[in-house]
Amino acid sequence: MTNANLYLTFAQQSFSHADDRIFLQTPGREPLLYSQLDGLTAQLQHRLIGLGVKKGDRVMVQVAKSYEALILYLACLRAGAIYIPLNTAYTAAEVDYFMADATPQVVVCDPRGFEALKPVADKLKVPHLLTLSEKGEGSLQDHVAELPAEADVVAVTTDDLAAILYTSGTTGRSKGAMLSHENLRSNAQVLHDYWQWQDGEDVLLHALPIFHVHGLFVALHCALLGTSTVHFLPKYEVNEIMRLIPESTVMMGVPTFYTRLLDEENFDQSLVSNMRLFISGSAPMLAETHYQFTERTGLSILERYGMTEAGMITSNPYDGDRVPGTVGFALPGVQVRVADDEGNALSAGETGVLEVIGPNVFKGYWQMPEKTAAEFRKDGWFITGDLSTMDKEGRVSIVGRAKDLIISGGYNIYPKEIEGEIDLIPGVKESAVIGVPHKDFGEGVTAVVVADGSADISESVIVSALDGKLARFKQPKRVYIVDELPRNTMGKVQKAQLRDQYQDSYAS
Ligand code: MCA
Ligand code: AMP
Repeated sequence: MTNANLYLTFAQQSFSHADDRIFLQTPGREPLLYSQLDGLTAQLQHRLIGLGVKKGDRVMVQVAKSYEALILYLACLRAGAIYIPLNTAYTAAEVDYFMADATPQVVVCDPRGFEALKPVADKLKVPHLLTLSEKGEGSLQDHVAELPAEADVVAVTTDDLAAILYTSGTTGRSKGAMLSHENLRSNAQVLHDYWQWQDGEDVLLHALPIFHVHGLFVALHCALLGTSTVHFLPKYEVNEIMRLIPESTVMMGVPTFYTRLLDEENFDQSLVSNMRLFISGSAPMLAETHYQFTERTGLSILERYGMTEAGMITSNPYDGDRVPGTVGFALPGVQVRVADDEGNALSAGETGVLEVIGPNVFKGYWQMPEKTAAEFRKDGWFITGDLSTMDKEGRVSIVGRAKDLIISGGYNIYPKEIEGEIDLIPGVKESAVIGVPHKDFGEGVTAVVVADGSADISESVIVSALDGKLARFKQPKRVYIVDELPRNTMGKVQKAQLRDQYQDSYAS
């Protein structure tokens, strides 16, 4: 049986003949070369084995973006371990849930987060809590340099898991989407080919976080397969992006990346003359942003669509019309349909929920068979929860969401989770959390709260009560205290009405 380990695909297709090409470069650090990758990942694989990590064990990672964080990801792949990246903004209270759910053998955190996570890890009897800083230092690295720079890549099947990515849910706590080596490999290969990656020549401008599908899998897998050099920036900072665009050929980002660039006077055609491709996704891009971008640069942004559970699903074409307001066609090997509530395919132009099937679609939610069953049709199609239409040629537009979801700056936020926390605050009777237009983040998290009279509440009381409980990006940017929430005759809160009422919250 052939070894389906994704690491081998990268090594065989790319590193083994990369010579001295640079893989990652970060301001203030020596570049990391492709030729160093095999030895460094082998050493870290030995470190993991020494910590008792076996095939199928979980390694949970909540660390700043660094070369070493990526080396750790690749080491987990080659060790056959399941990599679980977490958003660095999550609080210890949030991480508690993930640790309890995933029962990792090893947790690696930022040294600054160690004190807060230690009691959680002790309570849950996590065998090892180690640290890794943005400079690549910490207890994970203890004696790593002395370990052998060679190791066998653990044999896995196509169905063995490479990663679990937690995604919040409409109905409660987060669910761990189980992604196999083949899920990741097939999607990476398709994107590399579809976007006509220029092997050994492309230079990727990377300012996304590496704990989500977009920054870790979509961007870095394309780069790894294409032996690209990556400007690996700790975070998105518009001046740094402007400085590096002339040295790059491809950038991937969420719409906020592009609206911020358009606010810069010097962002123009001459600046982007070296760029081959700008890609956007994770959140809808306004057609207006597409038009402004083309007017300023002469280039059109390629918008694609996907989700954690299925990687990339559709893409506007590389050659051919990129149509603003659409997300293009199903990627090769991936099938999509717009379906009614029973999963029957609708005709062109009709609105329904997008469903997807293909080698990219995940293996289900970690230890949640009922939730998994509820989101798949009997014939294997996955229900995305995104409202869409498809034209006769198969071009898809996302027109809304059947799921109660807010997307803020490319991060998904489920109102239910925020409402649950707000409702626990003394003096709160009930709450409704909505997303309303926000110039920078696309949607701004906004809470509408009803008091029960037992304690004084105000916007600042609510905001400070949420501090430490929820990651900052999830916290409402505005809170309105009202007498009651609008409800329909069935008693259901009318969120559409609230969204209308508060639509100008961030207008200025
Ligand atoms: C930061 N803040 C936010 C967000 N980001 N608030 C709401 N929404 C956000 N997205 C808050 C911080 O908590 C802080 O608040 C203040 O803004 C400044 O923080 P800072 O870190 O400086 O913000 P920033 O650097 O300006 O970040 C904005 C950003 C970033 C660049 C848009 O959020 C980002 O990189 N987003 C990308 C997310 C992503 O990769 N999504 C892909 C998901 P305070 O001052 O109050 O503390 S994968 C996916 O969706 C699927 C598969 C797909 O299709 O790709
Ligand atoms: P996540 O759960 O973080 O993987 O986010 C996936 C969700 O992001 C999808 O279900 C969509 O709602 C949304 N999304 C991703 N790309 C796009 C896009 N280009 N246009 C509209 N929505 C998008």
